[in-house]
Amino acid sequence: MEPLIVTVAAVGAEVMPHQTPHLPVTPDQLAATAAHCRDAGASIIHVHCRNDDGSNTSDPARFAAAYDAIRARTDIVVQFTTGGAIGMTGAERAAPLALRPEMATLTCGTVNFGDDVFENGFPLMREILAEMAANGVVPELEIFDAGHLANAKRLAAEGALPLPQHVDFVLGVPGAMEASVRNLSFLVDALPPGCTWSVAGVGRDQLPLAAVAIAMGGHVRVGLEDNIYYARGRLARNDELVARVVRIAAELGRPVAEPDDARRLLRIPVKSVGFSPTGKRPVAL
Ligand code: KMH
Ligand code: ZN
Repeated sequence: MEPLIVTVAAVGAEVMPHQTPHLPVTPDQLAATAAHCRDAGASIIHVHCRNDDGSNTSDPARFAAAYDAIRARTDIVVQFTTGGAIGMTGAERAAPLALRPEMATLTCGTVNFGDDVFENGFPLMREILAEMAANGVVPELEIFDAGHLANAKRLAAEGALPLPQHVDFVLGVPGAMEASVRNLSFLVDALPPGCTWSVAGVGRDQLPLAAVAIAMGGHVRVGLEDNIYYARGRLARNDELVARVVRIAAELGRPVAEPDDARRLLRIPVKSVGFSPTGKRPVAL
């Protein structure tokens, strides 16, 4: 089986610092989390940015500071969010793409998100994809519901989205597709040919779906964005969630990907990265 890519979704937009002391808020905290998670076996960090007070921001300056701080400490693949937070405009969500991260997410459709609506209409998806293409950013397709896969196929048919891509199934968001093995299996069967996939189960479903994905040959996303508990009543650190997945993978005989393995598997140009000990983010290929 391919080596297992473990993504750490370290912060997200919904969890607030009063809920857990382990949420990385500042660029330095994000970089420390990235380094600890890399040591534990993560090969990708999914990045949202916060202001010092914990509120969400899409300010490219904050993303640049986070990117530089992470790159100064580790060679992990850096994946920016373009989902941002509910209430951000499309332009705000797309703005950090100008920094040319190696990878960024694209949510493939509108979906209920708790009591909110996470809006991702076709014009916005096309706009984000065009911005990604202009900046050489590799997309990861976020699939919250079955219709999102159909949307991705429509975008591909009209030429806006080259396939295959890496697809992340986010299962268990209230208002979207439930986290179950049956749903995961259905989605995997519906993937366009050649796509790689990972699963991010929300809340208590994070661990069982991770274990299933390891056995199925898929990849795994864990982290505080989707789940703040290690066990009932016990808050988690990001690196502990990564380490547990790596232990399960070892028991199942699945090797774990280094960041450059992940780049190779996900079609990210390795030469674009180059760990820089000076901490300077490589913006030119
Ligand atoms: N915060 C959610 C509304 C992504 O990062 O690509 C959207 C989200 C998706 O987190
Ligand atoms: Zn996210």
